[in-house]
Amino acid sequence: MTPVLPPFPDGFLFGAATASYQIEGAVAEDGRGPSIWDTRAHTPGMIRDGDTGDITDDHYHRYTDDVATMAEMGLTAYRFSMAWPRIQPTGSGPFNEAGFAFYHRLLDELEKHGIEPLVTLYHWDLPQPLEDAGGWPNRDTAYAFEAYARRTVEEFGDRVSHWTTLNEPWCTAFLGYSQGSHAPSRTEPAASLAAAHHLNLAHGLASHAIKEVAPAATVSLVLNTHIPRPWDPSNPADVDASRRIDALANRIFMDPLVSGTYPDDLVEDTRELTDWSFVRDGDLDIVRGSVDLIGVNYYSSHVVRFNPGGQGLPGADGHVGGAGTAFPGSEMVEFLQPHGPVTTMGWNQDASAFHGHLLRMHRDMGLPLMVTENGAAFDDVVSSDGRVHDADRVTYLHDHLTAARQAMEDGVDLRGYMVWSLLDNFEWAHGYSQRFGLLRVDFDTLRRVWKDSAYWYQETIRTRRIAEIDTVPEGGTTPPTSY
Ligand code: PNW
Repeated sequence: MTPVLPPFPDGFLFGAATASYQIEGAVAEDGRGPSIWDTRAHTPGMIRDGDTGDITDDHYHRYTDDVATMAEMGLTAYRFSMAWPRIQPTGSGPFNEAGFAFYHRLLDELEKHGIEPLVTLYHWDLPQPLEDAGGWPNRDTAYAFEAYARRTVEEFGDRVSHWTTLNEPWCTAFLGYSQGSHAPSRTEPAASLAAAHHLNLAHGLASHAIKEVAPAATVSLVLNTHIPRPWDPSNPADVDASRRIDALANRIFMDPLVSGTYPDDLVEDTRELTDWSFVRDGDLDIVRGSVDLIGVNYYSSHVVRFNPGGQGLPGADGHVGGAGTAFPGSEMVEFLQPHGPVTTMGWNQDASAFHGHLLRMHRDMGLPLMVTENGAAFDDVVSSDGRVHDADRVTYLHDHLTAARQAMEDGVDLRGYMVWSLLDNFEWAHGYSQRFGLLRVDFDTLRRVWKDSAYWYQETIRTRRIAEIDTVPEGGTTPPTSY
C-alpha cells in the first residue's frame, strides 16, 4: 500500500535524465571533437566487453521520436547534457555551429511538447585537448569551462532557464583522477584534490557568467550522494571512518558553496598528499553563494568501518575498475557489502537513507533541491508477451518517490524528480551491461520498448500521486508501445 500522501503540488517537475555521451552516438559527426570518454572507450580493456559510445542509443538521429515518447509518458521536464566537444570541439578554440544546431533542434521538439529543458553543461565529456593540457588538475580548465558556459548560455539563454554547471564533480575528480575507473583513467591522488578544487572554481566562474548573460536563469550544481553509515556506531573509529568519507565525498563540495571554506577535517585528512596551495586567494569568494538550487543524485547508501588495508576488498564501494583509490588519504576506510537487496550494479536499495539525505541537504544547504537522478539497474528481460515486467524497478522508484514526497511533507523545498534514466544506455565503465532505462533498448536494432516502470511513471504523473506498484500497463494485454 502506498502511504496516504497529498498529491504533488502544481509546478513540481516530473522528468527523466540522460547524458550526452551515454545516449547520443554520432561521435564523429558534424564537427564533434573527441572527448576523454572517446579515448577511454577506445583503449582496450577499459570498458566491459569493449563497448563504446560510438552509436549507443543513436539519440542524435532519433531525438524526435524520443521526445515524442517523453510527451506520451507525460514528462514535464527533461534533464540532458550538452556535449562540450560538440559545441567547442577542442575545448578552447572556435565554437561549432552544427553543434549548436543539434541542440536547437532538440529544444524545438521539447518546446513543441511543453517539456521544460534542464540543461547540464558538463556531464563528463571533457574535450581531449584540454586533458592533453593537464585536465581538471590544471587550473586553466576552469577558465576554459567558464568561456564555454558563457558562449553556450548566450546561444540558448532565451530558451533554457535551468542550467546545471557540473554533474557530480566527485566522480570527475576521484573516479577520473585518483581511482582511474572513469576517464581520463589517471591514478594521481594529489592531482585529484586539485581537480576537485578546480571543479568548484569552474562551477563558480560559470555560475557568474550564466547570471551575467541570463540574470533570470536558475543555476544549479548536481552532487552525487554518499551516505556512509558507521558499521558499529558505538565504535569511535568507525564513526571517524564515516566522517572522513562524508568530508571527502559531500562536504568538499557543499562547504565552499555555503560558507566559502573547505572543511578543516578534510584538509587535515589529506595533509600528507597536498598542502592545498592550489586554492588561491579569492577563489572561494567566487564559489560561495553561486547556486540557486542543488541537484541531488541518489542511488544507494554505504556502510563503512575503520580497517587499515581494508579498502579495495571485493564489492567494497560500488566503483569498478581502476588501480587507485576513490578516497585519497582515507585508504583505511573499508566499504562493506551493504545489507538487503542490491541492483545489478551491486548498489543497495535504501529509500529511508534517501529521505534522510534530502532532509540533511535541506538543513545544511538552505536551498531548494531537485532530485536530478534516481533509479536502478536490473537484468530486464523481454517476456513472451513482448513486455518488460521490471517489477524490481517499479518497487525501487515507488519507494524512493514516496521517500521524496515524505521529505516534502517534512519541510524540504523539492522542485522536481528525474528518473535515471529515460532509456537504457552506455553505463560508463560497465558498457551496456547495466540497464537503468524506463525504456528498454535493444542494442542490435535500437528499438525502444516501454517497460512496466514507464507505464507506472506515466500513471503517477497523470494523477500526480504515486501509483500502486501493480499499476496495469496502459492497453492491458495489447502489445507494448515501441518504436
Ligand atoms: C551517475 N558511484 O553516475 C551519473 O550521473 C550517470 O551518468 C550514471 O549513469 C548514473 O549515475 C548511474 O551510475 C554515477 O560509483 C557513477 O558512486 C558512479 C557512482 C555514482 C554515480
